[in-house]
Amino acid sequence: MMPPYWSLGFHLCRWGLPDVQWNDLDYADKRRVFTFDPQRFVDLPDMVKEFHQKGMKYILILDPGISSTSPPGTYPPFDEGQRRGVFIRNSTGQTLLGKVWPGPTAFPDFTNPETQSWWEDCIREFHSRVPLDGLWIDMNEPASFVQGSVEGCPDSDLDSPPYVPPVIGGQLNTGTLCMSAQQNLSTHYNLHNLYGLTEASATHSALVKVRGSRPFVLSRSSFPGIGRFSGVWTGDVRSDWEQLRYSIPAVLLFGLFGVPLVGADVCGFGGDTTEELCVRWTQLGAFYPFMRNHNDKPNAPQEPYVFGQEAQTAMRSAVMLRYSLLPFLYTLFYHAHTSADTVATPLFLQFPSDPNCQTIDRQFLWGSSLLVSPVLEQGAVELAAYLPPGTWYSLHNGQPFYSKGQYLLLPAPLDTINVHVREGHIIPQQEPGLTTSASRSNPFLLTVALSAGGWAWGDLFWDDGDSLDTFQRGDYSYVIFIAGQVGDVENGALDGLVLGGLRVFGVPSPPRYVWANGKKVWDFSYQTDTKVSCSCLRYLYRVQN
Ligand code: MIG
Repeated sequence: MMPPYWSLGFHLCRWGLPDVQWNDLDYADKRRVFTFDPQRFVDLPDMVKEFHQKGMKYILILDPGISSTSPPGTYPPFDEGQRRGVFIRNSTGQTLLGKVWPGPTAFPDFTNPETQSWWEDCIREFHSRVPLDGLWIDMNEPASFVQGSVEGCPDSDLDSPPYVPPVIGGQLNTGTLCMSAQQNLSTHYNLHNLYGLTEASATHSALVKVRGSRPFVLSRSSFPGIGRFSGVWTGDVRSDWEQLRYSIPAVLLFGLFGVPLVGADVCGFGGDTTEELCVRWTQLGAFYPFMRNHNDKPNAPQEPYVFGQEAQTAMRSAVMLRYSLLPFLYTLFYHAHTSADTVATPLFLQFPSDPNCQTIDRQFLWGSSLLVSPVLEQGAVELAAYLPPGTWYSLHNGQPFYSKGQYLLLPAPLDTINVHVREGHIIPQQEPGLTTSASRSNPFLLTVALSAGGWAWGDLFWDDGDSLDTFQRGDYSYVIFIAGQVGDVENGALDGLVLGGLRVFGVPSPPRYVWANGKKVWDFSYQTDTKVSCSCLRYLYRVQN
């Protein structure tokens, strides 16, 4: 799917929060989905409207389990669901009850078309009160706190098959539903692993119909194909350095599985984080395709603002760097959407014949051209980063490294994440604003990393970031940049795109003139040491169609 532009911003969440941009279960009345707590969240609709006025978005959690114990007539999602026959049934045909946060719960069978339309009705009704922007679908393995059901499971081949792989708890139905349970399409045994996928699909379509703009869904359970409907986060990671490191292969794998919109909980979910870990995680997280800081209920707070000035400055600059790169990131999503490319990319995929790249899981690329080398060790202020053969320029200052395919020791004080641009590439950037919507209207900046032969190439996909099917309807602009000249423009509608500056890395000697749209630009600079030429953010001139 093409994600909404706003979903590429920085997301802030935690369990146990009375009020912030995301809400975990805390919003719900007695933890029942499609309700909100009449005491603590009485003004939830106004809060969301206020977020919207500030150009911010609001997402909340939606668990699949539907509470079955409210007095009849007081909780329509269950009453209506029963009437419409939407829930998974046990082997004798009654609604199967498991147990989740609200207590006993029934589980929607998303393989039933009637369930899909009931789910849409529930979302529409809730959205009419709380105009949420996206849904976070958790517990959708599906997870249950009792084995199989509140009544256990029948002694069947499906619940106790002759061969059981080494799953947690030793039984297929541990922590989930009876395998003999019945769904519209087949037994739960056959459909178990598809539960999250089918819920993501139903939630995606419901949001399309209810909101009429691009949906955002984030799912914990996944299955091949889910990238068409939803992003995925890597679940409950601990706040420690080992899990920080493991998050890179996890994110890269999801890219290979066709789920480009993926990230781990920044600063870690389980256990207390530390200031240093949280800074390093925010720097890495700024390069997760999906960036959300999320924390478990009992833990010390880890929102950026709770830390000291130095940590805050480092985090702010990582997030600003991400926001400055959003046009580039969005363009990578366009390629993922139309050609199944990866966004976060393992090095071996770009350098398949370089044996050194095959095992690298501490660095990765954005697309084919931006190399990200985060600090992943406590106390480290430098790191050995592998640079594949060729010239790489520091994104921060254009300093070139000519690599034969070697490890370089790079300084990495607490305020720094090393990012390098690959020669021959042009990165579209934008002055960062406080929100993605503010950023989107700022002037663009092109960073041009020349190859040894003096050329570079880049592109930009641009649309309103929120409408449905803009690519399919041709309602977008696609711009190709070629070093030294503005190249082809496909489609029109470039109104409002302003190029505010240009930096060129690897210019061998000082330029004598800079021309823009047939006029000489006098305000340019050249640095002899780094060979960077810059005409930055002073002249605002329109990109010409
Ligand atoms: O059993 O909703 O992975 O992100 O904060 C815990 C509470 C249920 C698990 C999710 C986590 C979320 C939490 N949920």
